[in-house]
Amino acid sequence: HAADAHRTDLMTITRHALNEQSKFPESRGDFTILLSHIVLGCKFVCTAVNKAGLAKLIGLAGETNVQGEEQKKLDVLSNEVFIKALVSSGRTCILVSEEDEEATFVAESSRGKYCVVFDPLDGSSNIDCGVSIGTIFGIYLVEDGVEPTLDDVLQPGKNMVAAGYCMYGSSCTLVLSTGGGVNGFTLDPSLGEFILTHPDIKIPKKGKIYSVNEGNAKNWDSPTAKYVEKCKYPEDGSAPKSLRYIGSMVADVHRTLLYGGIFLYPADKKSPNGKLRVLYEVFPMAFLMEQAGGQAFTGKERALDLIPTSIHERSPIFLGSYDDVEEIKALYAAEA
Ligand code: AHM
Ligand code: MG
Repeated sequence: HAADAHRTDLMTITRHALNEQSKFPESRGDFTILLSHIVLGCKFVCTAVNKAGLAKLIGLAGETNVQGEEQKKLDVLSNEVFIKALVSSGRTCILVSEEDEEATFVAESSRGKYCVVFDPLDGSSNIDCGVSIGTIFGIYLVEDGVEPTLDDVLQPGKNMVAAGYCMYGSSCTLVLSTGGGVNGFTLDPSLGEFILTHPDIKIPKKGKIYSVNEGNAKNWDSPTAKYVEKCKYPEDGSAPKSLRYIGSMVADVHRTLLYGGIFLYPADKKSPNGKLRVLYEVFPMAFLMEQAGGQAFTGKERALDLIPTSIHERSPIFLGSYDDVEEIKALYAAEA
């Protein structure tokens, strides 16, 4: 039908959040307000990332601009934008960012009930060559009327009320779960709005792709080494898996979510806890994977059961399609 060529009924992320909210009559819209501030941060970073290459061309990076201010590095700038947007939402009490050593405790006057843990710009080694990078976030809720402490964020991932990421790629994509499945939204730059383009994402039960930094292979433990060997030389006569590795967690996880397969950042002899950070890398991605029907495993336990003891703690992580993660779990169980 010709009229269908132009969509006129747009499901924006705000409309979607309001719909979800209406299922909870007691809700006062705080989450929707918080989300709109996260979305603002993502739009800002998207614009900044898209301009980053251009800034080089016209000689801005690392130099002083017309106001005499030195140009901030993209990750520092992104962090400032998120911190300010989250504080000004009036809905947060504790913020943990990969960029800041210490957690930020929001002043009482603008305090709300949510804690947000985030990596404002992950995959920074990919910035200068224009490869996809992203923002990752997770959200906890604190008990009403209790003075917030660090213990409110040192909670297992299963206690998160929402998690998501925004990928700055060929398009800007925001993937979100509030605990009732996973939805993907794409930024329409002409509208400045995220539109629901990937409703109710489910990860394929088994995939054909594995994603890992194989340059670390000589330091892997034996279950990881055996698993990757099986990906390349399957013993059951099935076809070998393809290898895809970008080195940007958001991009590697996004592909895993849509196409299926497994993403691994294992422990190795040099990094016994792996590389990725529990609160704002492992937990949000594990939350999304489970919500999409996949699994996330640390090598010892379900990732979302882990109880962090410090805000920048790391953990090994294996996540993706249900059956693929099941295989690596079996290999670890066999050697436990
Ligand atoms: P960063 O927070 O310093 O950007 O590092 C995190 C990134 C992830 O996006 C990615 O999964 C991983 O580091 C890649 O690490 P490696 O280069 O060791 O393969
Ligand atoms: Mg990071």
